Amino acid sequence: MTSAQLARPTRKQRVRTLWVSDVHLGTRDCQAEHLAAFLKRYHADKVYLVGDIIDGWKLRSGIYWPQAHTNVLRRLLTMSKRGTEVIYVTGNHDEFLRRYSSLILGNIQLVDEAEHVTARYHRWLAFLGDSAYEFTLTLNRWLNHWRGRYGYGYWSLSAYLKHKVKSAVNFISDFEEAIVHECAKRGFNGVICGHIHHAEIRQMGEVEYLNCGDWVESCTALIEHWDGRIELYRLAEDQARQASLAQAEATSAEPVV
Ligand SMILES: [Mn+2]
Repeated sequence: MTSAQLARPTRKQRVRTLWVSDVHLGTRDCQAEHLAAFLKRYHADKVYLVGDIIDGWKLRSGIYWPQAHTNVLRRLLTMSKRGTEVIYVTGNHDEFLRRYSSLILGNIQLVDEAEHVTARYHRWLAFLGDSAYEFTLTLNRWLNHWRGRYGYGYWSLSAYLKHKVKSAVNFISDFEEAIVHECAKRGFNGVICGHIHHAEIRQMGEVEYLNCGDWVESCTALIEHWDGRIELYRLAEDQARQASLAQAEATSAEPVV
């Protein structure tokens, strides 16, 4: 394959699973164009939406809904029509969707949490970070502390970092430990979540911890390939790779003197 073909893929890449979370459609920070472009590149058997897809809290206080946000929903509906199983793990910011779910979500499934079996026959739990604090006092304390203090409806890592770096680090480790503890207790090999806007793949004891990150700042997602390998996609790395391929292509196209 030539570098030109690599730089401009015309066919969709077939993958087993995609996971995205924390898109926050309905807010100005949402990177909807990038997400729509990302989704368009793949043909996936399953897509999991792991919480905070539409920001219902923000919508109540004034509508911000450009075409690009509609395009993301359209893309998901199109994928679902063409055979992709789209599973929407709902969360506290998406709660209002449950009331309208049959109306606007077509054949997208709404679930509290989802069990996913990878191609390697590992059982993964895809669920929302914000349901984890219901059974974890430590995390609950941090969330309530933070929410009460800054009056936000959802967790924003960057906003918090500006205020108190050390507490943010504690929050994240408490969050991860709470989730991993729950999964080990229930016999899962791994967990896939979102919520803290911090993408990661990390082994924590018996359990592999995967976080989808977000499409507000970092533009990250998780991709399961056909062999069961799970990749952490980062838009910035992808763009850098595309740029260097384009450069290599330009260089090789220069006339030899
Ligand atoms: Mn979020």
